[in-house]
Formats: sequence, C-alpha cells, structure tokens
Amino acid sequence: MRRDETEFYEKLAEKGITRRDFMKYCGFLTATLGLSSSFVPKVAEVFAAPKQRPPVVWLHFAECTGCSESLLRSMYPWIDQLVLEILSVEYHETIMAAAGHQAEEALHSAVEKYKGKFICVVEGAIATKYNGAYGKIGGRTFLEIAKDVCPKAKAVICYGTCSSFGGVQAAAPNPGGYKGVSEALGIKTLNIPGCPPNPVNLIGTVVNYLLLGKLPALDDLGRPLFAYGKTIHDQCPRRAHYENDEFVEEFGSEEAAMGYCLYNMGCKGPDTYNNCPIAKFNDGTSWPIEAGHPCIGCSEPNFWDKMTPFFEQAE
Ligand code: FSX
Ligand code: SF4
Ligand code: F3S
Repeated sequence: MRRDETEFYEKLAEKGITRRDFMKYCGFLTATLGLSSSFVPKVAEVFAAPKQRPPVVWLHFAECTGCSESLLRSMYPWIDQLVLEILSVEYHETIMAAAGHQAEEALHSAVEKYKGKFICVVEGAIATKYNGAYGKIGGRTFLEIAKDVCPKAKAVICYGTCSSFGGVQAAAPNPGGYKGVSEALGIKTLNIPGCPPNPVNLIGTVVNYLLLGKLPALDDLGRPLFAYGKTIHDQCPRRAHYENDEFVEEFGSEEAAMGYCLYNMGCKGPDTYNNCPIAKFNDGTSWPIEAGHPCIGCSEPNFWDKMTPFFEQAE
C-alpha cells in the first residue's frame, strides 16, 4: 500500500470509519454510477490516493443552503472528509473562515489563480430583472458575480434545483426574474437538481471526472444520465404492490394493492426524473415515498408551478 493511502485509512480510522465501511460506500457509489463492481477498487483509489485535486469555487446565490447542508451533514458523517480529499475547495462561503472584504478578496484571487482550471459549483438562482437588483453580495449583483466567475471556470456544476432551473424564487409571479444559471447567462451547465439534491450524485459526477477523465453523459436538460435517466415511478418499490401477483394476492385484489401507491395523493413520480429510490437519503435510510410522502417533483424545472397542488393530481 502506498504511504499516502496508509495515511488516508489512518485518517478515516481516527473518525471511527473502518476500511470495510469505506469500501461499502465505494461499492454504493460505483453502483450509482452504473459501473461494474470491478471498478470499486479504482473508485476507492480516487479518494485514497488522489492523482489530482481540482480546485473548486463554490458560489451561493438565492437559495436556502439546504444543498450544502445535504452534502456536508446528512449522509455519512465523514462524507465531508471524502469531499475535501478529492477537491481543493478554494472558496465556499458556508465553510470558510473569511468574511466581508476578506471573503471578496479570496474569491477574486481564487478565480484569477485558477482561471480556466477550476470547477465552479453553484447553488441558488440568479435574479435577472432590473439588472439583477433582487440579489446582491458585497455590493455586486448575483448576475454580475456569475458573469464574472462562471465563464472563467473549466466547468460549471449547478447543485440543486435553484441553480439548475430557478427553484422556489422563480415561482410565479417571480418578481425578481429569477432564473437558473444556464438560462440567466446563456451558458451550458451540468445540472444536479433536487431540493435538496442527493450528495451521491455530486460526488458521483466528480468521481466520474477523476476516474474517466470526463464529465458524465448528460440528458437534454444537462442532467447526468446515471442519476436522472429514469423516472421515480420507473424505480418505485410501491409499484411492485400492484404489478406483482404475490402482493396482489396478499392484498386481496389489484385495486387494494393499488391503494399502496401514492398516485391519488398527488404523487408526481411518473413525471420526475431522479434516482431517489436507489440512492435514498441519510445514509440510505429512506426517501420521500418510502417515508409515506408523495414525490412532489422537486428535481424538475418549474416544479413549484408545474407540480402544484402537491397533494392532488392535475385534472
Ligand atoms: Fe434550492 Fe439549495 Fe432547495 Fe435549498 O442551495 S434546491 S432551496 S434545498 O438550498 O438551492
Ligand atoms: Fe409511481 Fe408514485 Fe405510485 Fe410510486 S407512489 S408507483 S412513484 S405514482
Ligand atoms: Fe424530490 Fe421526489 Fe426525490 S420530491 S427527493 S424527486 S422522491
């Protein structure tokens, strides 16, 4: 084992994480990426013996910060360690110590130093009406900051529905003219929607990039196909209750088995592309439909307008 790899496993051990736990996570990540299990050791190596750590500038615009929280807290308590192992986060308002002018300076110098090389991760939507007056940081509008930073990045990853498609602040009547980054700037972005998105899909995207040297294949809305290639309904275990004869028999009739499905409660699973049934949240504990709540379509464009009322089906 290489020395840096030994150090990596020692660091994990200090956090109470065994090599076995780590390999289990790598297996989960490999399966999420749609790669065969022979890739598990290679995925582990991306973390344990990184050959490169791409610099990252992480921007926040109009949002609730649930996206960062989902990444840094809820899943595996040590996921933050893994993220910092493979990425060199140069600027991130939520986790950095700098504030005020110091923070502005940190952003400016990171962008100049890594021009053309850094990955820009964006959370939150951009106000476009009235020259972007609805959202400012340090006297500059979100629009000005995004126009300055995003074109200098090697790739722009929109993490969450807000930066991908506009999200809650773009809901009608949308007085600030909020838009997702791609639409606001007229650039191509890689989108990882969800409100919040699932951290495994961001980590999977980065691991794909480090392992295979390219970003994953995307659909026409810029979403990685490994995560957004199927609808929630395509993968929903509640379907089994009315599509499997044994369950139907157990329930007494197909109609009774259908009652287990949340469609009549307004479930938007048939119109929503995401991998929640497989990836789940909170260390694989559960996800909305498993917990008894219909899918509200939180990863689809304009879901606040298109998917409401959440608890009714459209006529
Ligand atoms: Fe939006 Fe994220 Fe929902 Fe919140 O940054 S996707 S409101 S979980 O925080 O952008
Ligand atoms: Fe489809 Fe929703 Fe019913 Fe699951 S609960 S089978 S996603 S309609
Ligand atoms: Fe969102 Fe539906 Fe998944 S509400 S979290 S896309 S189950």
